[in-house]
Amino acid sequence: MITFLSGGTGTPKLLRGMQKVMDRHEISVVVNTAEDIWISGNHISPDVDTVMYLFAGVLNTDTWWGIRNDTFTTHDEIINMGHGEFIAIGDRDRAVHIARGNMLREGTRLTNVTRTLCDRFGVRENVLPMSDTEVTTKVKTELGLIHYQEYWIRSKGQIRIEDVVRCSKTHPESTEEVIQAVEASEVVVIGPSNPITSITPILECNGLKDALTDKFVIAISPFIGNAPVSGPAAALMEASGFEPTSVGTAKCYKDLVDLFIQDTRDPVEVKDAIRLDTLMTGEEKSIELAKNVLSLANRK
Ligand code: GDP
Ligand code: FO1
Repeated sequence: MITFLSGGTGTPKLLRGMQKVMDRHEISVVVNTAEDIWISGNHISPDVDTVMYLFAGVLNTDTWWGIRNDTFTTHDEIINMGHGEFIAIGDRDRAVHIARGNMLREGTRLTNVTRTLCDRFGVRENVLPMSDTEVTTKVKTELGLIHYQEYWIRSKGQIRIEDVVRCSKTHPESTEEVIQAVEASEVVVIGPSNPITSITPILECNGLKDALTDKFVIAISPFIGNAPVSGPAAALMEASGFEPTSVGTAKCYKDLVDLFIQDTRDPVEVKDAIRLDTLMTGEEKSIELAKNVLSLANRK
């Protein structure tokens, strides 16, 4: 069994390859939930949905969010009603958010809600929200303290971030299911996800770091040079006091990682890192990286 720590783009690209080269029942994924948000009364868990849709074979892999060939009739009508949604929600995707919202309102834990949804989609991998505790990544900007999704989607990432703040009523706890998955794994892989908004929220959950101490942990950098492959990771790293490079990523995970992987093209040198082609421009490249990571995992 291998457990992966995942956000909603970089690690799912690796998982796309892993599902082709591993027994799918041997894959557990702990997914960031600090970007979750209630929209129009329903609950979006963007990273969980991306991982779930990927394994269900319905993910839109052009955007890495939402369902392939979804329609946006309800979203467009809501805008016509003069009540905009700043996130474009597909009709089938919205059905998942409605079902999730209803189950959460009934008091079902997000972990069990996710299991029910995954069962409905025929997902065989073990998809685990990082926590059942509600926690939100917010960023401090000239508009005040705003939800990360508002920064990235409504403001198109065009405003300066002064600080990154994790907001929750109680400190998030790792679930029993997450700890069991890590304990049952020979290797844990921190995929090439955003270190600040996707991986750190998972690592911050009580119990997770302790569970990782005697595991072989592999991390893959989402940076090549001083820019991420995509998305706003550089601005978030800088606002959190880390260099926006593989060196900064390695520092962010300090003491946790046994083997650090950076791209062959990366001009920045991380001591003792292994170099691989990490640029997953299509399914074949994802499979190739997955095979290489797996052979390093098997050699540990
Ligand atoms: P988010 O939840 O949508 O922000 O997605 P993640 O946190 O899972 O992934 C975002 C990160 O994935 C970005 O920082 C990108 O640099 C990284 N990324 C995307 N595609 C690739 C790729 O092909 N290779 C590598 N190494 N990183 C990638
Ligand atoms: N990202 C966008 O840039 N624009 C959107 O309209 C958008 C809609 C959306 C709907 C459902 C969903 O699960 C994700 C969606 N995303 C959209 C992705 C967005 O939430 C972020 O890229 C991720 O949260 C970053 O991790």
